[in-house]
Amino acid sequence: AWRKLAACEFQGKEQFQREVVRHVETTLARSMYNCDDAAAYAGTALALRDKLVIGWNKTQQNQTLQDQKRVYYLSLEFLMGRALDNAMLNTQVKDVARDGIAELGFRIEDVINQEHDAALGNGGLGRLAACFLDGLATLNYPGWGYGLRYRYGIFKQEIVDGYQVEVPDYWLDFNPWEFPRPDVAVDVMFYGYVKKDTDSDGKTIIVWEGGEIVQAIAYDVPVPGFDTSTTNNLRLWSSKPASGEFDFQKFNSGDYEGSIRDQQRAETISAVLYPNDNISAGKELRLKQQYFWVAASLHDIVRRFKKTHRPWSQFPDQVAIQLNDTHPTLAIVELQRILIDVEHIPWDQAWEIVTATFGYTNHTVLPEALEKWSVPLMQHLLPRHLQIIYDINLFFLQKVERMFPKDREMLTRVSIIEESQPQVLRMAYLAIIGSHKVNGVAELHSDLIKATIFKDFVAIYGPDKFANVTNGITPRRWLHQANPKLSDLIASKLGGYEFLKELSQLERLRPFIDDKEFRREWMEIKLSNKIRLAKYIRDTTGISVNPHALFDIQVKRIHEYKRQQMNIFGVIDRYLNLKAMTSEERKKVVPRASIFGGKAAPGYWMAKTIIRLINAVGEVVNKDKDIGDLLKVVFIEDYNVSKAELIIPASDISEHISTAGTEASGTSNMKFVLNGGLIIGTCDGANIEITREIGDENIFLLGNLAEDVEDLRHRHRYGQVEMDPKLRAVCDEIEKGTFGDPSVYEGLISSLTTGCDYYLVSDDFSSYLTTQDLVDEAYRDKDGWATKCINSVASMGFFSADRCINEYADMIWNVEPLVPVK
Ligand code: 26Y
Repeated sequence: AWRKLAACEFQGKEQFQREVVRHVETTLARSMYNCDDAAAYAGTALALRDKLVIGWNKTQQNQTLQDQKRVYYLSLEFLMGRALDNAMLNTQVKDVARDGIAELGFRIEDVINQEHDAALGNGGLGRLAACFLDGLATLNYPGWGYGLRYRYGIFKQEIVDGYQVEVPDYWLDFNPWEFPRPDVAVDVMFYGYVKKDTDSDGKTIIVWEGGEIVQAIAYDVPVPGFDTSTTNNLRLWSSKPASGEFDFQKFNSGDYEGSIRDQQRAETISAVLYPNDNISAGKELRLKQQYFWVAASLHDIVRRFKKTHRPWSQFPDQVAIQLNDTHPTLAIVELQRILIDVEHIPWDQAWEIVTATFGYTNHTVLPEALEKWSVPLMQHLLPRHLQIIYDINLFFLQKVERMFPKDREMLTRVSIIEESQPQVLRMAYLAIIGSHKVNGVAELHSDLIKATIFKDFVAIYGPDKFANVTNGITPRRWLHQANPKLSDLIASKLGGYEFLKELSQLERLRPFIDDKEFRREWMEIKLSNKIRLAKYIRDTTGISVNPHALFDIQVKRIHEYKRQQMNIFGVIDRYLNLKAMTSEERKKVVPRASIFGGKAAPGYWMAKTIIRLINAVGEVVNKDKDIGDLLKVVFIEDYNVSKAELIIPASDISEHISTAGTEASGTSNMKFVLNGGLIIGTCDGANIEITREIGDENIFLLGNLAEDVEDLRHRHRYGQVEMDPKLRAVCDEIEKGTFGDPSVYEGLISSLTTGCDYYLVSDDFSSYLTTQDLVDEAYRDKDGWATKCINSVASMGFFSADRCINEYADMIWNVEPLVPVK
């Protein structure tokens, strides 16, 4: 007998049903007699939306009225996933909706599955932004997200003959969760020229004019908090031609194509999400996206501030802006431009306001992911901004020179401008210089950026400018929504669902650890989640996976540094071992299902080759009669947020095996452990803190440490590393053609040899295999395994996005929650 949180907002299921029927019949103009799952989804979403809007409006009015400092989270990616289930759970109407929709002849799960994922992001960084919005709303912070309304989100992945094929993701055909705001429109200028002029008082002013104008239209998405009336706003900008720019002249004179071309050029800006994760391509359109979104957002924020008639000096008391990586760094320049060119505030005063406003979060140390924009491109696209960047750089370098008078090298190293051909702008440096706080996303990562890529800046600004905020995840979506049975079981022991708001309460599970019945229920839930996934795998791939096998899962973007190649090499080694066994020996083997999922950036050949190999290994292994249930290899197509919700609760062990020092944090590691799965992983990112929290007896760590990586790479470059014999055997097997035409995998194999094995697969391979054997060993002891799982979950409180948001609020934003309105 546990307590449910606050009552729902529908007066019972009858009212809910009436609202659904009303929407189906009037909004959709359909009859309940031919209402299919899609229409039932639309009706349900619209009925719930009506309720959300009330809390949303109240929240926004209240935030305006209270007039406290707000936080704005600028992110080019918001990987929101589906909204309906989350909104039902956060507002506590799911039980009513389930009953109501059942009486109308539908299963709530089928209705939920009709929704298209909002996939406006690539991976970790985009999903983090989504988790943060949930945390901000749940904790009643006045916080907005600002992003782009891409017409196409991350591509859909299809696997054809083992290869990844990209299919466009048009997701906007029916989206009840967005509200167009045609009245919130901002003109954004590109190109043009800069000239000096005099104002009416005879003072010299700088004018940027003559450029091409594109209009930004706001689309607002409600973000309901859990068990609170607070519903925050995510504002996404869509591009269209500015009024007057759509060329009626051309249209009139019969040049329809010409006029349509102009329109399309404007609309192209928000057309598509760049599908690169941790690889920067430096394309002009991407820079246009960045400025378009940043300019519209800042205009909006400044307009809101000006309505309060405060002096400019109070801007940082009202506004905190967090930069999600360097993608919005131009916001720093844009605010400085508004203050000096438009508001005519003196440079120094303006710069003080700017730096007090911004915080910058770094998500990577990989050199290929650090954004650098070509100076000629910036000159062409944003001439005034380039001038301002030069000035920012000049004043900064003058300061550095005063601090380190004889150190010319220092000036070259820290300059925003890199003296390459052509010159490029180092956006991370600009972000540091323009912010009052810089943070990494896990302890090791925050230490590494201070010791490596930002070392000079620590010397210049002192260590206090650099902080760590270890990432977190929202337990609402990643436990309550993805794993309702486990959430209910936990609630039954803890006396309610308060733990979803105060995740450290999970500690109180510990007294139940020896409770036989509790353990049985716990493991039964894990099994039912595995059965659910096995059914999905069978339905979509035809592969049958034994739910009692050890589910070994690696789902994340495909990247060499994440080392899916090491995983699949390990699978091949296992396969070779199984083949060499007698049938008696095979009886003692722990059956395994190796499950993969993840997208490769379309231009990333090595990542695509890894996908090809995984599928090829699956094809050979899965139909090998000697092997049967002992090993299955599955690649789940089109990994996304809604698939993650299905996959993560089903894992026994998940793999987080990046080369030490390369994965900034990882967040799926947290999701897996929170769902009662264990981890095999390297000493990297948040794995280290997870280990500290749950205890090293509950995690399977492997491989070299970050501190050894440099030396190991050096030895590879000087040909001093002998390849591990087992890895050699795996490579031989691939080269023999066991997994199809070996020339397909040439690049992958040579990356280990002539390529100097940059990601150190050969150095960690034997440790990886031994550790996998330990996993098998531990899994044989069912009781011991359950103990590890339950103890781990009890220790996961730290990794709530709520803890994370509170740390940002205290340390970086200086914002307070509001009392939610009734
Ligand atoms: C420059 C551009 C192409 C670019 C686009 C996307 C660069 C980076 C990214 C995405 C980076 C990303 O997702 N980073 C991940 O951020 C997570 C949240 O902090 C971390 O957990 C994860 O380790 C990190 O790889």
